[in-house]
Amino acid sequence: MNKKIVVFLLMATIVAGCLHGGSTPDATNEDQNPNATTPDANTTDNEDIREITVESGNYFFDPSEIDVEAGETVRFIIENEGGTHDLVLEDSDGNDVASTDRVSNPGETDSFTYTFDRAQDFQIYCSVGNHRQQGMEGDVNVYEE
Ligand SMILES: [Cu+2]
Repeated sequence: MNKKIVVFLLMATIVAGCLHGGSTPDATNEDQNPNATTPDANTTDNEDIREITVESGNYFFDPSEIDVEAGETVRFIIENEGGTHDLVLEDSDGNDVASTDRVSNPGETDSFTYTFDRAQDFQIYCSVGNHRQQGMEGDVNVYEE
């Protein structure tokens, strides 16, 4: 075989290989739509969520007495005014049913949402150190409508 033809075939093979390799559609960017919304059952009734702001500090929650109606969904917003704290929601059986997902520092705000499906007495408390024993607890009283 003519040497020039061999080189040509070699080049053609390389070019074809490059074209093939480079022709893969770059679809990754098209999948990233910043406006895409993920369906979420918890966000469908936003207007029905009651927001309760609780200040935390050394060593208190304010308010420490909270009244809720059975069936209400409450978004607890915890504003740390000093110290390092979390907030845990405990049901009447002593089970932790919801909490902030971290221990916050002064000036930080955390939140979580919980639906009180039936009347029972809950407590809130701080699980850091012995803060609960020092007074960081409170009552969430759930009443029938
Ligand atoms: Cu605390």
